[in-house]
Amino acid sequence: MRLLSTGFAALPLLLAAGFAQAAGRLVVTDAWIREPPPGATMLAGYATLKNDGDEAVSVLTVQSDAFRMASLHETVVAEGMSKMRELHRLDLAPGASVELKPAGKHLMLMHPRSEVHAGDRVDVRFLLGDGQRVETYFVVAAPAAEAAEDDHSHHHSH
Ligand SMILES: [Cu+2]
Repeated sequence: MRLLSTGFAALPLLLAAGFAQAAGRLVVTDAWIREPPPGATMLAGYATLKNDGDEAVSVLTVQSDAFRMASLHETVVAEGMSKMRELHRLDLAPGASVELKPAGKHLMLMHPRSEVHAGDRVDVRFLLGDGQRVETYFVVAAPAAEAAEDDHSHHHSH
């Protein structure tokens, strides 16, 4: 009986320790989607991803109800040719950040369910390896002049 009551007394402490457990925390800033020309089916999204937690974060994929398909892409240049491939995992150490930017890593958003215009907010969900779902939004914006010519210009002719 005495052992039992000691056990119960310890329980709240264990729970408290559980809540304080180390975890990764993905923070998304400067999130924007390049304003597409009318009828475009492939859009690119850019942002800064930072891990503000004290454990590693693995971003596995992205989802958006505004598009039929969404994924993480990476642009690689091989023999002067710019190609894109899907990123199936993006790891961020505690404190680390990565910039998704033109000609680099980006969100690939395909087949918008309705027209997307500058100023719109698009809900995007990041799915993490530990099961976390990070809900955020991207703002549709016209690209800055210096970023107008990059690997994504060829998408628009598809
Ligand atoms: Cu892409």
